[in-house]
Formats: sequence, structure tokens, C-alpha cells
Amino acid sequence: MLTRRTFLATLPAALAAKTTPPPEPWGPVPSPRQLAWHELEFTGFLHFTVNTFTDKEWGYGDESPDLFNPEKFDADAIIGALADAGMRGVILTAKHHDGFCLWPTRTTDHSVAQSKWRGGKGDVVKEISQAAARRKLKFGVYLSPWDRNHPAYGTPEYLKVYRAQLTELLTQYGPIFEVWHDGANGGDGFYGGAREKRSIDRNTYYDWPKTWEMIRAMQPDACIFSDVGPDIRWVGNERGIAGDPCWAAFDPVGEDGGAASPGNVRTKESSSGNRGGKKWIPAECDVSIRPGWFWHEAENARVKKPQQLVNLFYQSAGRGATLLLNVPPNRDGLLSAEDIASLKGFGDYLRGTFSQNLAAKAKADASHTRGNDKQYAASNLVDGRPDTFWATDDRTAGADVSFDLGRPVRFQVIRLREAIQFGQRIDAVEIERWQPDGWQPVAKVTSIGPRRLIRLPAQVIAQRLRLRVTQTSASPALTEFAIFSEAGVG
Ligand code: FUL
Repeated sequence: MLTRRTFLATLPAALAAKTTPPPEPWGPVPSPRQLAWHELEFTGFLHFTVNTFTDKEWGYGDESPDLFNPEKFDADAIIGALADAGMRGVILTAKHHDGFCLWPTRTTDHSVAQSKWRGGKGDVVKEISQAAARRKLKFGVYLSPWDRNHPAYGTPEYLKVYRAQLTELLTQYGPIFEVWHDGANGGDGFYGGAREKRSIDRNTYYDWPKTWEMIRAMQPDACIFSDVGPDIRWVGNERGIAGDPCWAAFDPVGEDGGAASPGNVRTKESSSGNRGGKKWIPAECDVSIRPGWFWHEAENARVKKPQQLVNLFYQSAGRGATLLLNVPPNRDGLLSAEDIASLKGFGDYLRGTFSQNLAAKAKADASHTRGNDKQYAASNLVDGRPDTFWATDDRTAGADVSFDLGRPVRFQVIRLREAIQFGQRIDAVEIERWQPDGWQPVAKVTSIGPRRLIRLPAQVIAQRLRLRVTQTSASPALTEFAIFSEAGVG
């Protein structure tokens, strides 16, 4: 007998049977680990090693481990300042080019274990990773392939050392969200006392495919970063600025047009990616809050101001890339007051601007556009949920959604997100507002992907807004339309 209860229990299945299928994916799509990474949006970089004490950017590799002695090192204080700025992950230079390891590795004596710091019992990697976990920041590691200290650098023997170091880092410090390999490779160095120049073949020496396989086996959720991916690409500059447009697809090509590898990529294509490219390798924008990557007293007055960080945020995260902002600890093992003040001003701006979506209660209407379905309704654009989306089968230019805000609203920032699990489908959109004499343009942009922030030159007042997809490569699918009033920058 069909009671009310059994009827209700069968209802969801009956409804599910009637739903329209989601859009067919178009082009490359992100892996689950990349999807999780896209959500981070803003992460921190910590450049810290013997260079901090020698005032150098690249150590030669002959530095005494005793130089490293950050007497007031406080991982919670460092991570706290990054978390308060709004960062959701942090990457530490576990080893820079000089070869000094910030953890007590079994692979070399050139590490914290040989330093005066904490009587040789300290472990920077452990303390930073644990402090990050306490503040719910994801933790990642930078392990420089180039090692100017190691006697075996340049021979196959060193590759074993590099992989053993990676294995220690990826098995002893909990979950890793990103493994960062830079592209600086070979040259002169100490090399165990040889003090000579050693060159390597950037395409073959490191046998990257094998190393990446090892990383996958040890930390399947970690994204691997390098000039060429495989998960995340370098944006091609160290100024923190993504291209506009910035496509997530990228098919890396070497400097000579042949095979690419970390340290050998045609960077002019890295900032915008390749529309129609075959691989989903989104851009990461690394930039330092100071002129250098490491802390130098002489640069204390040149720390970027909150307003500069805000501009960088729109030029990186706002174009769908992730911002990786370096904030180097000083000789005490703390962030300097200047850096903390800038982070605070920037964090206040982000919270003040993005905590309230002024379109959250808007009535969304896509009735002019064909193919809409209740399940993928336009109201999903304003519901604040990342897992619901608006989709239409209409891929002709002009598919549109209008939003009635119920009263005139003043705003200056618009945020759009595509449902990237189906690929980066949209080529261009326009935003308009209703004026007594019809729809008037407010903004036009191209690539959206995981995020597009449009910062208008001045505040706009509108009660009705319209989003028009003016060019698309497949039927559009978007998860968000949000508007914000911009906070002041302290
Ligand atoms: C580069 C290095 O040479 C710089 O020192 C810095 O670490 C930067 C983030 O990556 O490859």
C-alpha cells in the first residue's frame, strides 16, 4: 500500500529521474585536487633560510649552518598574521638553492640539525606545518631542485638525494596541498668544496615524470607546481600579475618550440594560457611583499602597502589565478612590523569588501533564454552555494540573466564564477544596468573560469542588473553572480 510515508520516501528518486543531465564537459576540466586548489584563491609563501642571516637572495652553498639562529622563531605568530590576512594555505622554502634544509633530514648534514638554533633540535617544517593546521591553513613545500651545497649535484646520485628529501617532506608532515618546484637550474656553487660551475640538461636531468609519479603515490591530493604544471603553472612573471584574459588551459612549449620542462618554457604564453588548449593547468601568481624574496633590513621601508596588495589581488585572483604572496620572516624568526601592518590592512579590506554579497537576495530571471530548467535555475547564481549552478542549452550570443535587487543598491565590485567542473566555456560577458531609457553597459570581460572580479572605476547604483553571455564556446554554466561594496583601504 502506498502510504504518505512511503510515497514521500520514493519522491526524491522519482524527481531525480526527471532531471535534465548536466552540461557535457567542454575542453579540459580540473581534477578534484585542482578544484580544491582553486577554492584557496589566496595563499602565502615563506622564504626563510641562511640567506635571511647573510643578506643574500641566492646563497652559494658554503654557509655555515650556525648562521641560522632565529632566536624568537614563533610559527604561530607567523601563521596567525597570514591567516588574518585571509590566506588559506602556506608554502615554505624547505630548501632553497643554497641547499640548507629547514628540517633535520637524514640526507645531508647541511640542515637545522647542525645549527645552534634550539641546540640542533629544531624543525621549522614541523612547526610551520603544525601552526598552519591549527589555523586551518593548508601546508605546502618548496624544495629547490638546484642545490649549490651538495657534492653530487649534477650527477645521477643527487637525484636520489632530491627524491629522498621529497619523501621525507611528503611523509612526515601531514597532508601537503602543493609541491613547488622552481625553474632555476645549475650554475656555479660550492658543491661540497669543488667551487665550480655545473650545468645540467633541463629537459632530462631531473626525470620529472618519475618524481611526479612519486609525489602522486605519497600525496595524491597535492597539486604539483612548476613552469609547466602538471597541475599548476607559473604565470611567467614574479610581479604577481596574470594575463587578461587568463585561461586555465595551457599546453606548455619549450623556449625553442620543442619539449618544455621546469626552467624551459616559452613564458610569453604562461600569463594568458591557451584558449582551446588541451590541458587544465591554471596559473599561480607568485610575488613578494618586498623587493626581494628573503628578508633584508634595507628593504623594510619598501614593503608593499595595503593598496598595492589590493591592486595585485584584482590582477591575479581577480583574473582566475591564485595569488601566492611571499612574506619573509626576519632574523628573529618573526614577520616584521611593516609586513604585519600591510597584511592587516589588506585583510581588513578583503573582509570589509567580500563578506556581504549585495545580490544574495536578488530575484534572478533567465526566462528570455531557452533551455533553462528548474534544477539549473538562474536563482542558483545568487544562492551563495558553490555546488549549484545556472546552465542553459542556449549557446547563441545573448543568453542572459537579469537580477532584481528589490531596491537601488550601490556597489563597485562584481564577482562571477563558472561551473568549471564542466570546463572553461565562456569567452566573454557583459554586465548592464537598467536605466529609464533601457539597459546600459556597466562592464565587459573575457575569461571567467574559477573567478572573475570586476572592480569598477567608480560606484554604481542600480536596482536591476543583467548578465549577458556575449561569446561562448559551449553552452554556459555559471555558479555565481555577486556584487559588493568596496571597503576603504587603511
Ligand atoms: C625562483 C628562485 O630563484 C627565487 O630565489 C625565488 O625562490 C623564486 C620564488 O623562485 O626560481
